[in-house]
Amino acid sequence: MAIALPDTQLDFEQTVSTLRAQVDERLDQWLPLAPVQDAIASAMREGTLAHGKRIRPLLLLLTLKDLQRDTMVPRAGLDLACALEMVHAASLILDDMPCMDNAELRRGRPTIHRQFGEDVAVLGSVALLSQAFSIAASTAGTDASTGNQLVRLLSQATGAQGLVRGQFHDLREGQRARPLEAIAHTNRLKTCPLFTCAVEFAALLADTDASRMRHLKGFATELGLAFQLLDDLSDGLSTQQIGKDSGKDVGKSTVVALLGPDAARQHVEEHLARAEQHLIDAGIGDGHLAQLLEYFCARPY
Ligand code: GRG
Repeated sequence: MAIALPDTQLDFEQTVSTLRAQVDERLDQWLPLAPVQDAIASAMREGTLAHGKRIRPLLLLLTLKDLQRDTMVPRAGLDLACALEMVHAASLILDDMPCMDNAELRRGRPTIHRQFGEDVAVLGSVALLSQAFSIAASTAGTDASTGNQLVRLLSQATGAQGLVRGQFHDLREGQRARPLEAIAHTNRLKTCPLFTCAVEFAALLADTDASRMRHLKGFATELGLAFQLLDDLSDGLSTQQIGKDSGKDVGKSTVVALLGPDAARQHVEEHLARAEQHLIDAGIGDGHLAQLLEYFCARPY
């Protein structure tokens, strides 16, 4: 089964908003219904469906479009995009909890533990994670070996050498001054794994060769590092504005705190330039991922 995408001539933002709508619709189908008083289902839905940028699903789907040169997104791509967004949502729920970043707001709304309690937040997060693995294991149109590889990639991205380790570094070392390389190492662990997993999923579905895969991973890592710096820059801006989400990262040792916003912006530019070179080396320097980079460069940050 495939889903129609807009004509390739339509502009990039139209493509992005169509893909976002398709991801949201499919997420809504995957998530459990939330009958009155089913707090776990409600927490899973709220944590996932609340307005987010959907950058990880977009990364997967745009990579797939570039690799397959196709105007259709296969159902498998859309389902894996949902699995990534569920893992991301699960990680944000945990990240916001009092034992971690202790955030009050997320995506402009009270955090999940504030809405449903800490017990439900932990359980909802674990349930999202297990649902994501279930989706990856039973991806439509893939054989058992591909299913195994998808699960392994997701496990590596989330586990003790991926997001979990990145979060641990951030919690234990993020409160004290540290050199640039140590901050970059944390960012590489906590933000890049789901970015690289997105392109690996797409590459696996498109049966991409090892050299292209290597450049795609390089691209995703550079984009992830730029994205984390942009997140830190926007946190810096939002702490000056009452009512915005953040303020939660105040006092953290980020690149912005260490070097100042101008130098951080310079680092963003450098990461994006390296990301672009990886796309050129992968032979897709003129596709949707390149447009995604242009979109990032045009952002006011
Ligand atoms: C494996 C479920 C699980 C958890 C592992 C809590 C944790 C351990 C990891 C959290 C890591 C973390 C918070 C990374 C931050 C990444 C980041 C830049 C988040 C903001 O992402 P956006 O901007 O958010 O994509 P939206 O709201 O747009 O989706």
